[in-house]
Parts: sequence; C-alpha cells; structure tokens
Amino acid sequence: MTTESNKEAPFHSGYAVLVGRPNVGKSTLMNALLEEKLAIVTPRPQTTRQQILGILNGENFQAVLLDTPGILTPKYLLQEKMVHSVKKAISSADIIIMLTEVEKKVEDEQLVLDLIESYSVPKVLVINKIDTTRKEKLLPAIAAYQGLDRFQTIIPISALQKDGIERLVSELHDTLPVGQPFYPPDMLSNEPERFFVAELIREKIFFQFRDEVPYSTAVHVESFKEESGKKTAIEAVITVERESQKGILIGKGGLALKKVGTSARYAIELFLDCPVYLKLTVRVRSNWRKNAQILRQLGYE
Ligand SMILES: Nc1nc2c(ncn2[C@@H]2O[C@H](COP(=O)(O)OP(=O)(O)OP(=O)(O)O)[C@@H](O)[C@H]2O)c(=O)[nH]1
Ligand SMILES: [Mg+2]
Repeated sequence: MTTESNKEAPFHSGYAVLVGRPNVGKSTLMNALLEEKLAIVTPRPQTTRQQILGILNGENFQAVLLDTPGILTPKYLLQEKMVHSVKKAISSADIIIMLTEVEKKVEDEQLVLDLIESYSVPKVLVINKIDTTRKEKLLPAIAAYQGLDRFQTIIPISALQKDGIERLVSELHDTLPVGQPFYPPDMLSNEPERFFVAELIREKIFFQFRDEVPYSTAVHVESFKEESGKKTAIEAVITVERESQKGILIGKGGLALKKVGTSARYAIELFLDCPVYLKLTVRVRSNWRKNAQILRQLGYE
C-alpha cells in the first residue's frame, strides 16, 4: 500500500541554498544532510570560499544543496569573490535555508537578512548549535524571528549532533517544486575529485596553523594520476603571500609541512577510498588574495 502510493506521489526536485554568517555551521549541516563529509569544517570562520554542490536523494525527491561561504563585508578581492559566489548560488535557489546560531541576536544577522530579502523564493530559518545552550534560550530566539515574518518555518537543530535534521529534510521535500531530478541518483557532487583533495589539504592547514596563515593560504592540485595497481599520485601546491609564511608552513627541517602532508593524506585516502602518494610544495605569490589573475589561476572565479 505504501509503495503503491509512493509510486504515484509526484517527484520533487530543486536547489536548496545554505546561507549565513561565517562559522554558523553551514558546511556541518551540508555534511549532516548528505551523511558524507563533502565540505570541509574547521572551528574558524571563513573556511568555505566557494560554492559546494552536494546532491541529497530521498524518497521521491532530490535536493541539490549548495553550501556557500559565510556572508561578510568584503575587505579584499578574495572576500568579494566569496560574497559574489553566495549571491550567484542564491540566484539559483528554489529554497533558501538561512542558518543562525542560537546564541546570535537578530541584529547580528542583518547582513544576511538584507542579502536574501529581495529573493521571493521560500525561506527557512535554521537555528543551529542548540546543543550548546539551555532550552529556555531557544523560545525567545524563535519568537524574535517569527516577528520578522520572513520565514515559512523555523527549525532548531544541532548539525553536529544530527538533531532536527529529519524535520529539515521533510521541509525540503515538501517545499521543492514538482519536477524531475537534475542528477543521477548515485551522484554526490558535480565538483571534480581534485577540488575536494585541495579542500582537505586546506582544512588541515586551518587546524595546524594560527592567525593569518590559513587565510593567506590557497591550495591547488597540479597533478592527479590514477594508475591501476599503484597509489594515486597527487601533487599539490600551497600558495602563501609572504616568505615568512612559507617558512612557517615548511617548519624546522620541513616538519610542519610533513605533518600537513600526513594528516591530509589520511583524509584524502578516506575520501577517495584508495592509497595515495601526496607531494606538497609551497610557493609564494605576494598578495594573491588581491590579484584577480592569480585568483583565477587558483580556481577562484
Ligand atoms: N556545538 C556545535 N558546534 C557546531 C554545530 N554545527 C557546527 N559546529 C561547529 O562550528 C564550527 C564551524 O562549522 P562550519 O560548518 O565550518 O561553519 P560554516 O558556517 O560552514 O563556516 P564558514 O565556512 O566559515 O562560513 C565548527 O567547529 C563546527 O564543528 C552544532 O550544531 N553544535
Ligand atoms: Mg563552511
């Protein structure tokens, strides 16, 4: 009986765009929805720099999820490109999922609210990190957003503990328009493997280095060779802005870079599900974050 009715139920599909301030948990939520680690996650803001597409297939629906960089007031060209990529993602949205944290006030979210205001698609507010606070704090937060009257629903979740995810999935199913899937059901993303490899290296750099170093770093995979019976050989270049940063990344006797290489290799092997040989090189390109041509070469369109 159930199978019968599901067969007759119309298929829903569309683009669901995750937006919010840096560090609110967009990438964590994306991974929780997909039940896969696709987007990198670190404790520091501005981890994600580009739109990341992930395909969520459910019964009678397909949601094409777009994780985006945190919305901020840009101070240099890379950040301008980050904000531009958020706007581009939103322009293809069938539904906007705005994330906030339970501890954040509505005033802290003005930049995000302003950015999404002019889009007439349905909007869902997700209040994340509810595991970090007492239940009593949640009700005033929900009431404040209900007062704005901009969201079709408000869903409290913990992306980290995967709490509240089902409610969001069913909201996606119900809201996405009736239509055919955009991608085959076994596809997880449309980004090439080398993109995710570069991201995993960047993630390890975020974890290993402090202050400005991760923000001054870009990673680009220069060569990716798969040969049957052999380890997949990957060569990646880590670009930094100054000689001093190169020194920090390489470390005494090359130890720091070796540590990045080892932890990145484990993560890449897990992602690709095969043994990997990873070669890392560090290159200085001064002020790359402000240089349109270098940004393009590094993959930041
Ligand atoms: N306690 C708790 N921490 C969370 C939750 N969701 C995410 N985090 C943490 O918040 C930090 C930022 O998470 P991300 O998923 O990278 O956040 P983001 O919004 O993608 O950040 P940007 O890419 O920088 O914009 C990480 O340390 C996560 O582990 C949650 O539900 N509870
Ligand atoms: Mg992110």
